[in-house]
Amino acid sequence: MNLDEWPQHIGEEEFVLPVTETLVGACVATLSQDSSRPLFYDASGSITRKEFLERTSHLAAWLKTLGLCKGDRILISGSTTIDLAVAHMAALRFGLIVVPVNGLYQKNELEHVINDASPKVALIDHGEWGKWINSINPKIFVSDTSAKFSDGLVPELDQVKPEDPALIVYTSGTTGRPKGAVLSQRNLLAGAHSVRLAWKWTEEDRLYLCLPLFHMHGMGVGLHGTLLSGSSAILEEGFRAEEVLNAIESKQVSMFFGVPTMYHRLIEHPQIQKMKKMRLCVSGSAPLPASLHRQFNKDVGIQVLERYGMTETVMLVSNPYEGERRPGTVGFSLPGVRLKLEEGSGEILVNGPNVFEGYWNRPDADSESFSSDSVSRWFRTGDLGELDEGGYLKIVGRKKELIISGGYNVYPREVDDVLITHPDIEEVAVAGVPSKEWGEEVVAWIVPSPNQEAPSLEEIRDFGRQDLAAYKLPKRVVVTDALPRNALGKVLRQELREK
Ligand code: MLC
Ligand code: AMP
Repeated sequence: MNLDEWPQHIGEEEFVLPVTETLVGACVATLSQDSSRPLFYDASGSITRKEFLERTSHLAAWLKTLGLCKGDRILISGSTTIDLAVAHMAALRFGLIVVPVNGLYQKNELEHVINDASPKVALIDHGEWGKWINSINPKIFVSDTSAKFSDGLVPELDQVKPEDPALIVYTSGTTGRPKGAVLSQRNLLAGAHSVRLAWKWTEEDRLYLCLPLFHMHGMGVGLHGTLLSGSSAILEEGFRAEEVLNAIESKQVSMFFGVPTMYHRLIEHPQIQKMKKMRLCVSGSAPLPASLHRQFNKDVGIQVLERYGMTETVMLVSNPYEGERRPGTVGFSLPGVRLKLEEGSGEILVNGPNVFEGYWNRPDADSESFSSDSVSRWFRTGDLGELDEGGYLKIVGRKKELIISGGYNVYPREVDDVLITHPDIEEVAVAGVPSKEWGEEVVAWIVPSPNQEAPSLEEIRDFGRQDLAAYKLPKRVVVTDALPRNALGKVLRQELREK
């Protein structure tokens, strides 16, 4: 199929952003109506639209007492709870730039983010982090995410402009340490608005949201989409198949968003038939195996809707809400999003109001990541695509060195750099190998130091655990005499996988 004939977006409606053109403006406009409607439920109780708006303004007033000003960075990390949703939205309404951080990070990973983004305040719910942050930068004011009130004046809220930075999300450490992708208020609004239209998300919906709120899937789609559409969500601290299935009836859930590992675990559950009642089940962040998609269709009678997104672009492409959701494909471009496949390489390039502004403090990375034609600037996704005969986009590979395990990204270099410091390891390289449960799993190939026994898997995991989040640790180790390298000495990871 010729790309010029490709359906450039799904959904009937013209893509027009809500007038404020900011995420906070559009969400507050929705939440200010029908104020007694419930918005979120979590283990601590529930909160209405009105209470949510009140709590975010009280928290913003408290943040102001700490001396924060518009444009300052605030690091936020906690479980998927109402407190976290309030903290996130309070900061955005105040005009702060939220730096969401994965709660599984170890000190060394956190240190990089702190040194790069220089937040003034950290709202965190992880025991050891307070001590770590204090030793990294004692000037950062640290507190937990729980309710905070101030008698002081509420600062001016919702005064941000569409182009104001709203988030810095750390990603892609292929060349060195992770870079901070800066997303504006308009980017976040466009991302949430496009899926709201495409998936016919209305205020009658109730989402079961157990994804972490520090990545695009849980935050940019689940949380922002709920706030924008004025629907409601059950917030859960972590995924348990049993609880998802029980909540469908008891909590009248209509939508579930998950990564393929969650669908893999759900289909094995004896009560999976309960999922039949859902209006919409969406999978993303990693490829959903076509066989699993078909199994859901055959055994449960639901067509999981697979979509494709990225930190830098929020959501890009989605299978249609109406019409065939084709296994093994990600579908058509979302409203407002323009895509093209680079001639020759097949790399997916994207342009649209959802595409981020650039990397924090990294003009060098910006110039590598964008390609301009006479009219537009295109972001290079690093993913390789093909259109099938029906015009559905298939992701057929990645240009970037990246392992996606259970929806979390692992950059092989980052793991290599830690494991190579083990005294009994002479050479090491990790790569992702196919795994039924995780999609890909991290495997380490090691060459032991001369005259040393190769360390065991457990020894290697214990060693790596101090510096790497647990999901980055190898699940398997292969001992070898030499690593395959090209003429320049670069490890050929593809050959490792085939070894
Ligand atoms: C946990 N472990 C993982 C892992 N998650 N290992 C590899 N990959 C993962 N993703 C580790 C644990 O630390 C533990 O190790 C062991 O595996 C078993 O843990 P578990 O209890 O079975 O895992 P669980 O807590 O149930 O977590 C699995 C999961 C979680 C799938 C629920 O990984 C998850 O929430 N993934 C979603 C990530 C996500 O939101 N991605 C979106 C990115 S945004 P040990 O050593 O401690 O025993 C994006 C854009 C887009 O990509 O398009 O959406
Ligand atoms: P992140 O940088 O964490 O946002 O991860 C984004 C990457 O996840 C994309 O560049 C893709 O490689 C991958 N991804 C997201 N959704 C899908 C999907 N449905 N199928 C395949 N890969 C996906």
